[in-house]
Amino acid sequence: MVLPVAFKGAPGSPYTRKMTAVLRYRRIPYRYLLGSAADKAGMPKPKVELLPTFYLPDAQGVLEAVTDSTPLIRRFENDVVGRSVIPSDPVLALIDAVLEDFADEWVTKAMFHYRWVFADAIAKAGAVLPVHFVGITANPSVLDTAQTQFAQRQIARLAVVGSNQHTAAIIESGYERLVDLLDAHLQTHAFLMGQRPGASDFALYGQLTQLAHFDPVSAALTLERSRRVFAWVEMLEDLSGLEPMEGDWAGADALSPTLLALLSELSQGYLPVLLANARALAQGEKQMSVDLPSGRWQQAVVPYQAKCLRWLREQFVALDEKAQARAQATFEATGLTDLIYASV
Ligand SMILES: N[C@@H](CCC(=O)N[C@@H](CS)C(=O)NCC(=O)O)C(=O)O
Repeated sequence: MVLPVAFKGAPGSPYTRKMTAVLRYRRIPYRYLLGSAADKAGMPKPKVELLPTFYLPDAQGVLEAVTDSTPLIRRFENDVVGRSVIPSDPVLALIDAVLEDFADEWVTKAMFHYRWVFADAIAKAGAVLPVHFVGITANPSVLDTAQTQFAQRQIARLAVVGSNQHTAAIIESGYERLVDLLDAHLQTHAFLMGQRPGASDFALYGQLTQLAHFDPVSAALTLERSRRVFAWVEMLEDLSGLEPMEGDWAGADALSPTLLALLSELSQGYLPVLLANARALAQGEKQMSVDLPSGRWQQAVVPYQAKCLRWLREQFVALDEKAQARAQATFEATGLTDLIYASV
């Protein structure tokens, strides 16, 4: 690994915030290329432009553009030792990976919804976010044009994310439950993974930097429901001073009732939608729908999320028999056995 590690990102991107917080906590030196800095520096372009984009040496030592925070976190674990964000017990590591995927792929729907559906939110995001890309000294007319284009492009993507008239109430009630569940958990634990953070803590933090602190409708409701959640997000930003110990990880066989309650929440939306999406993709369909306890979910099929399901199943299969049985006990207790066994 070439240090400091270089990447392109933006403050309004939850996955960028996830990764900057991981790098700070792990004390990995970095170069955060804002706006057009990466392009000006002649950095390579990825196949699909996503934020963050990391610039890392390939097998020949030539810099290439690499995206996707989840495998990047694992790659950095191999390259830099210590202050790991992957629990040492593989059963807890699987639970951490499931919660990471929930934050990245499900909570992000709330993030997109609260940003691009409400007039006040659209006005704020449209006004501020383009400045990160166009540049702080850009002239007002350039920013005004960027504002219109940016908002139009993102609003058009609500359909891809799955925010629509059918799902709005499901997303909003789900976010409110998440804040309450997190508040309850944080009353006794500093992190999802116990007294030290795992990848899932940073994934959830990334989404909440926007939901709890930037987008006005969700930020107001988060603070109203939980000062603890609001403050947690501020504290996760920089954990460089935390001194984690092996014994700080949660015990996978004695998870707290508050973490089990949070895991049970995944069966209300995240898991049924993940499975219905994979099934629709396997049948060559473009749209998926599924009945959830809080209403009917329908949206465009997302091929990437079928890959996420496959990765989680592969991680389960890689466990030895005893570990599989231990993971299975948690999935049974929280209504998540379909994550591993349901046919798709
Ligand atoms: N799975 C990816 C997701 C990254 C992602 O979706 N990034 C968003 C911004 S937060 C993005 O770049 N979207 C495409 C776009 O804005 O054009 C990761 O974990 O890094």
